[in-house]
Amino acid sequence: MKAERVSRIATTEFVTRYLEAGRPVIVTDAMEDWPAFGQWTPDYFAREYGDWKVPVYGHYFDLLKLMKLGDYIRTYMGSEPPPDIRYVRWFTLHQPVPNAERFPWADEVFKLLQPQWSHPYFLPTDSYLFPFCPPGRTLDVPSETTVPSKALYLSCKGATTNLHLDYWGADAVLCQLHGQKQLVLYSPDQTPLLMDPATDAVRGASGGRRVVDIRNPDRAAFPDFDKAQPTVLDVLNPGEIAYIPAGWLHHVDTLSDSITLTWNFVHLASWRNWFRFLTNEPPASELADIGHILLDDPRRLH
Ligand SMILES: O=C(O)CCC(=O)C(=O)O
Ligand SMILES: [Fe+2]
Repeated sequence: MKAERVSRIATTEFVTRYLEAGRPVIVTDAMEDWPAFGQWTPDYFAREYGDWKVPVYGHYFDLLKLMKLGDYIRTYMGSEPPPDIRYVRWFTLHQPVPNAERFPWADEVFKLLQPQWSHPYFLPTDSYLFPFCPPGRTLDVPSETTVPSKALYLSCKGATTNLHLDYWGADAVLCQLHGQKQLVLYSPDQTPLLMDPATDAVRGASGGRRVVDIRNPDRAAFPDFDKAQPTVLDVLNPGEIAYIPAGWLHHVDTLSDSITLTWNFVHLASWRNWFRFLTNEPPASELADIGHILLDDPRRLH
């Protein structure tokens, strides 16, 4: 149940062994030259960005309120958190929404933080389907402004991201800058035990009804839950980057006050996986997002 861990992995090897195979892995040495690693602490964010308003969520992608980042850090981090545990998920803009101007997106802060980290060395720099980056062009994650989004996650001890699949059939990297998180990953063959089969394209936005809550399972709705076996149950440590392939249901518990940077993408090497997602009746809203991003978004790379 431990994750595979690798270091000094060549991009070609990462592509064939993990991206193409849709297999999760943790890369342990990809942040060594990032100034961010070591510098990004709750104190640092409270000091530098404490007055910025951020979206605050519960255990799911359920926006609850906006707060000043400094207030979140002072209220929820450091000591025993209050009982109403909350989670800061600060995304870059990923779709045109009516309130986009007022919603505190993370694009500005990512611009300011850009010099402090770099493209994870094991990730390819071209041949992405989403955001589209053809062979020969260069995609650099820190300076990338095209969607799918990047995000900064600040979460206090006890904060959780309940079981879900990522949007848009996208793979994810979770870069753990500070604190520890426990990852629970289920391979796609376990999905029928964990998700309502009638709604197997439904993602996190389902509010948890159609995906089992593994910490408080509703066995009437998910009678086969106890048969499900996670492939990975492991701790993600500071300095480590987890690769989570599309289609792997995942649940994340914050073990100590944490800062995580995430990015979603679809690479050409996983085209089969994405084709499966696109042809498997994904929610119309996700298809519309993908259409916008690939066809209409002026920020696209092509
Ligand atoms: O780090 C976490 O809490 C979960 C991140 C995640 O799975 C996501 O952003 O989709
Ligand atoms: Fe996720």
